[in-house]
Amino acid sequence: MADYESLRTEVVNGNAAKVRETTKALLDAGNNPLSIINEGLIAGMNIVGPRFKSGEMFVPEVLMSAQAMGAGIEIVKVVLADADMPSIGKVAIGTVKGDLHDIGKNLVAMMMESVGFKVINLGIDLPAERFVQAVKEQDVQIVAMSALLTTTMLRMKDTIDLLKEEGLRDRVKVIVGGAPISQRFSDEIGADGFAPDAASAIDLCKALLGE
Ligand code: B1M
Repeated sequence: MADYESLRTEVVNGNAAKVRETTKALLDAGNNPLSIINEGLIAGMNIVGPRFKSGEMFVPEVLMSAQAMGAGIEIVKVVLADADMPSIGKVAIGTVKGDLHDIGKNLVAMMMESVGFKVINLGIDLPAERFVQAVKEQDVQIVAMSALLTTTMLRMKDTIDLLKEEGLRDRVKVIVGGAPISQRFSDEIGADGFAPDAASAIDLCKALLGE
């Protein structure tokens, strides 16, 4: 029988076909679409996050869970007006100028989306201007920058400096992450926080927005 517990388990198992099937069955049985998202799909990813953090789950499994959750969301979206989609904050995420690494950044983006953030994934190789443009035009609350190279991590400060120059620094929180990044580096460049992994990035964003 389709219930929220089996939906959560199917998300954790990364079984997109089963997630689609159970989501449809829950909708057909008259369950509230938002409850399906919150108590089934997002709740499933909320189990995945800590397991990934503690080393019980690995990157490919987390990606499969996030994709499975996304498959369920796609089905529920059809019956939900966009305005009704739960959002706990809006984040613009991208990899800095000169850097093409995006596996970790995409994982962070997917996991943020899965717990209810609206995520604008700006891509890779992004100049400071592109992050600032997102702040100006898309009203984001958090700018999230990723870098995997010791050379490109230095570009993160360019975005923070440009935000200051344009008088926008107080309007947004800035978080940084990626293999060479540390809390110390984050403090040095004046970011609001550093997260070592995707699950911590979610906790950090929630804390910064007072969730
Ligand atoms: Co590159 N590469 N690479 N590479 N590559 C590294 C990073 C490197 C450490 C390998 C090595 O030498 N041992 C090294 C960097 C050395 C340094 O700077 N100290 C390196 C190098 C040198 C290079 C090139 C220069 C190689 C060359 O051409 N000579 C070149 C640079 C290209 C460029 O960017 N301009 C290059 C190219 C590539 C590929 C294109 C082949 C490929 C990238 C494919 C892609 O991303 N689409 C690649 C890969 C795959 C790697 C390794 C092997 C794996 C990176 C990865 O995806 N990890 C990497 C070695 C390694 O890390 N073992 C390496 C898995 C991913 C889930 O982890 O990205 O760390 P990660 O993300 C984590 C956390 O860091 C955190 O959460 C994620 C999930 O837990 N996180 C955030 C990430 N972003 C975050 C943002 C946040 C918060 C948390 O908030 C904003």
